[in-house]
Amino acid sequence: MNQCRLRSLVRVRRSLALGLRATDHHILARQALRTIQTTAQGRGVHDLDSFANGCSAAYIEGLYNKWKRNPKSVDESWNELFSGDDRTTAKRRPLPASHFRKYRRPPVERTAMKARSGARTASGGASAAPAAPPSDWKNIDDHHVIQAIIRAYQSRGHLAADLDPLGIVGPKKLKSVDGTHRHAAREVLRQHYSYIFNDLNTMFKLPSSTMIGGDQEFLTLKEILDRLERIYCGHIGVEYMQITSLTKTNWIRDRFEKPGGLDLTKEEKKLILERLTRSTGFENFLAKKFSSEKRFGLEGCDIMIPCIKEVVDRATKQGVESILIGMAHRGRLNVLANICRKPIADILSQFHGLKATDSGSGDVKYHLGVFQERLNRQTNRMVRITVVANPSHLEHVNPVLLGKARAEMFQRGDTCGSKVMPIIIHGDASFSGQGVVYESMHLSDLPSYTTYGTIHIVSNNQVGFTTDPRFSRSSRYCTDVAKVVNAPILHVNADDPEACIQCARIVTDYRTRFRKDVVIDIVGYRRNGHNEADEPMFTQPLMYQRIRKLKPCLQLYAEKLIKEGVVTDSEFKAMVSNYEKICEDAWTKSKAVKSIKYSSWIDSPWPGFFEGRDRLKLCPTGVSTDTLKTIGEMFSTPPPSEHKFEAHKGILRILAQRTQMVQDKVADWSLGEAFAFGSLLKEGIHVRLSGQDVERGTFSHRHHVLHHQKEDKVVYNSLDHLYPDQAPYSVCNSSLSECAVLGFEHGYSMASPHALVIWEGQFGDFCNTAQCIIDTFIASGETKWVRQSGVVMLLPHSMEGMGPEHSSGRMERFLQMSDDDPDVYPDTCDADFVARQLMSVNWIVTNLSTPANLFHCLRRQVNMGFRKPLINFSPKSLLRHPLARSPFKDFNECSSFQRLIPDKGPAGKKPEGVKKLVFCSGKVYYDLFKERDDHQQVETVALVRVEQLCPFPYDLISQQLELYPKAELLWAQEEHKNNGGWFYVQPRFDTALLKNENESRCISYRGRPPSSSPATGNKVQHYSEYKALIKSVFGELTPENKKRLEEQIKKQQAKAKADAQSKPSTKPPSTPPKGGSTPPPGKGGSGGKKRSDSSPSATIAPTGPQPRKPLISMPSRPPRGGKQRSGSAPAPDLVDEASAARNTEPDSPAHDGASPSAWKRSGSAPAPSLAPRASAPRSPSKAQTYRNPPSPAHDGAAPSTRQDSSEFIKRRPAKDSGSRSRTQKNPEESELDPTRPEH
Ligand SMILES: Cc1ncc(C[n+]2csc(CCOP(=O)(O)OP(=O)(O)O)c2C)c(N)n1
Repeated sequence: MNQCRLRSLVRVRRSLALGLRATDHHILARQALRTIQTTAQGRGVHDLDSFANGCSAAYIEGLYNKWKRNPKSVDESWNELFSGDDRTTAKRRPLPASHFRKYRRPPVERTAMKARSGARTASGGASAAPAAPPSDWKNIDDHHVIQAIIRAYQSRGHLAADLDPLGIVGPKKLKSVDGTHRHAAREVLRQHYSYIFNDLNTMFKLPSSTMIGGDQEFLTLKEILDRLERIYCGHIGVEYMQITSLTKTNWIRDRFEKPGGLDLTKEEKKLILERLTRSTGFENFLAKKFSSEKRFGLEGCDIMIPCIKEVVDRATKQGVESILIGMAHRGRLNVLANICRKPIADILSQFHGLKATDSGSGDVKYHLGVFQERLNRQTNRMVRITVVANPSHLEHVNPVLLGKARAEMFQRGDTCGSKVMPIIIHGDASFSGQGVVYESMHLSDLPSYTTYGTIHIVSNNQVGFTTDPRFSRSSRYCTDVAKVVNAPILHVNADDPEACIQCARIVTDYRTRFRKDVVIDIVGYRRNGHNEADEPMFTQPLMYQRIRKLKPCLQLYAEKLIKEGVVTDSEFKAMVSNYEKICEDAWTKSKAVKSIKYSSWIDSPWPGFFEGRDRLKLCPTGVSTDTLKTIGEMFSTPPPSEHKFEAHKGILRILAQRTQMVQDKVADWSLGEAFAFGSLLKEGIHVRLSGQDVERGTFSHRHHVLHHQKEDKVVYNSLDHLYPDQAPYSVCNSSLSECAVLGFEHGYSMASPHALVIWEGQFGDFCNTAQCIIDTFIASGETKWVRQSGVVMLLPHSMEGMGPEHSSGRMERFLQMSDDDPDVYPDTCDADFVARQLMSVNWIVTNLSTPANLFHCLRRQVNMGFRKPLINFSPKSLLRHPLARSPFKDFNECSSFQRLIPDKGPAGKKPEGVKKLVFCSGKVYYDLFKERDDHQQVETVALVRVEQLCPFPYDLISQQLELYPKAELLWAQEEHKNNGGWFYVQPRFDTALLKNENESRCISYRGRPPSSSPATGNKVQHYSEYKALIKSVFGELTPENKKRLEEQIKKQQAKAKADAQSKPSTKPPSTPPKGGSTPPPGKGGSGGKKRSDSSPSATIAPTGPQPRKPLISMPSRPPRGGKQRSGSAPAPDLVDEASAARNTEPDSPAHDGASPSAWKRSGSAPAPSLAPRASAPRSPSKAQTYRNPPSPAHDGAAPSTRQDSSEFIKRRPAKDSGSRSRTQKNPEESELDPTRPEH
């Protein structure tokens, strides 16, 4: 290179330093530059590559172009350069774009860094200033700024997007140097705001974090800004940079930024117009025909219908077969007509005020459910669309919908949401205002609750009833709640139909790609008032002045497409009139309809369930002893030793106690529950138990999921391995929500009648945060929407001194909402009385006192010919109460559910001697039972337990009243007078008494006085209330009885002391509940007095509260050597020879299903399958039941050899939030105290 060229290079550098920039054809220029560099390096000018970067290349390229047009227009030195030999290089074909993709950091940076590190080394410390040439730093800085600007648009561009068709919340524009108005003001660009006033022709290399360039890697600042403006500040505002996954953000970037990615064809535009015509046409038609009727029209957000339709079409193309929609009032009729294609005549008939031919209360037309299965003509595939019936309570349908969707996935064996898709349509005010939205969102990623992505569509009309967003939320957007689950949120201007449809496509594809929640916020307005009869100008005068001036979206879009030549004016008019004709024809048809049927609006039909079935037939609920043994043994056995599952020692003790119970043929609460679940699973009924901490049980009594003590997320659930072809059992700890989780389970129960779906409250008290679900769905769902549900609520309830919020499941509320008439004595002579009574009531309310009754009650839920919600008040201390146990015979084929348990002791046997007939329910029975003993009134006081409160067992109550004709009638309850069952039972007792002409008695109340608080938090007060209750039933203890009891206590204590000394190693496995009603020693307690044969379970060992004893009756027995179950290590002191011998009695019946040990013996091992849950019923005779798929390797090998531990022992699919701390709780530490629930 000659001197002249070197001079020119120096000028280049100088001009770069001055900030001069070039424009196009940088590639050629780069080649030219490279030639210069090569030459210069050949001459030892090494620092020349310091300007061999994108900007200088672009500059030289510009000069080159200029020179090509007119060689005199550039400096002589450039002329020399370009006209020399090197020019031939510059004329070479441009390098392919792929070449530049390999672009690395420009040499300028490397040099600069070298210089910087050199400077540091030279000065020997970090304080030395970098010595890079200023021009290079400027260039780097410029690129950094561009990168920051791009990122600013990506993360904050939505703040300046033009989203509001009303222009109220419009972007603040700024005028750039080229005179262009741009939206991204300071709010978006922050400190880089002023940069856009630079030379807009400067060329920049695009960073890899954007796709705006498409195939181009270099764009001018102007082009960069223009593209970013169009993408991020147009009619779509996309919030996605909060997403923590790079794959997802890149996916969204790709969809929005790639040039041309959002273009639509003519046909697509025409289809949008057609759909918009239908959407607007439907509302116009209703407005014309029913001008004063409430219909909650969609006007102002009309584009929502084409959007939903786009989602449906696209999703069905991608394989979705069932779409479930949850939505409120706004636009609902339009959805039914234009999305579900419910015949318009059926919808119009709802406006005619017709009588219903079936029973129920019905609901307003904009709450009704719909179930349609139809061919989607766009995709030529069948699709099932369900709109779930919903109450007025906004957003509360969300969890119900999710539960229903999840259950449908389960039934179809859809393990990733590829066949079933939920869509929830929200109002803007309710989306931000209702807590259930947040609670439901939090279910979205939980393994047992996920629906693999829900599409949320907000019909954002910028007003909630009369309140505008400034006063109805604190967040900027109504959708901010969705950010908690990392959902991308697409805000879109409702007056830009094409943008809206693009968003609909993107959200559908996002859900298909990632199986996660995603939101479209369609920002429109509300053309009318809250409803059509409302005057919006009262409260939003300015807004409505604007609205009045706005053309409807349909008109705007039609004008646009006519202008673009997509449709002609006459084509558009034909579209409008065609749809008008469809509506008019439907109108004529609807006038012929003379009655309506509520059942034609059912959202969850159960085909095949009711047909040919005798609904009034109550099938037996008892099971064989063999079934009990199989379940009991499996339930009490730790995982086989070959799986090397290390269970907690406390769990092993519990399992040993269970083993003992099975051997003794007696069941406590948890075993009774397991019998119910296990026997249903055996029959192909899927069981799902959900709620906070249900896997272990709040009171540490259940332990269905055992946790490996050394490995995270390795668990074992014996009930999932009872039988080879059993139905799946899901027991799932839920999020700490009552409302959403109960709603979810209710929805789950709606999907199919062949499942037992249970929600358990932590304490019954907390169900009041789910009150809306209880009132609007569970209590009244069947009456309003003819939709049945057999959902079970287990609500721990009883007064045990645990304070106001841990005592009451608010039984009174459920009873008050029961719809059986207190003043009508039913026809108890009807052979089907019991079933008829159950069928006609809105729900069943029980307060059970024995494990066997729980077993029968739960099994009855699915053995009935219909479905009914069950509210059961579960016990707390009774979970371990020695008397609250049932012998196996109470579970067998000869047994059944007992709605009422009569007194079977001396009082019941000699009723004529009874002076007081005390009716009670639940746990208080055990208190009364003990106290009656202590007061020595077993012959004069009869205790009768009302196990099923609603429907009221009139027949059995009447029998009891007749059995004790002279007895005083009392209702004893532990709850306060304004709580519990009293309000419900009193009028019903009166009705039963009035039935008998000769009856002159009435029932009187014994219990706590009225109180606004459900229970005291003071133990002393609790006990004094208890004493008062007992005194009111039995009177004062006589001095003789007092003395007798004191002596008994002393004896008991002495014996306990002696026992403790002789058996120091014997540790009680658990302690009786603290704070229970059992009086402390010396305060009237009876101690361990031997029970008379009036004991509720005479076969059960006697007990006494003082001193504390192991709750399993374990007389001192030698350890049972060699009787351990394989792999388990039962506490030796809890297993005895005698009971083992009992277990092998010659007359003990053979097992009907093989126990684990039997499997091994017989070699026909069932496969405890852990494969994905099967959906389809396997056996035609058991249609609609769910079973695990048959084991693919049913080769007869014993489970131990055939299965590897990963099958038998589950590794949890839960999100791995990093390995948990290995610091385990001391395994010896007891966490089994029932009175220490974590709360
Ligand atoms: C839980 C609940 N609270 C209050 C209401 C009364 N209400 C009915 S519609 C409405 C406004 C809802 O506004 P938005 O969610 O924006 O929906 P829009 O009606 O505007 O479509 C209100 C407050 C209700 N139905 N449910």
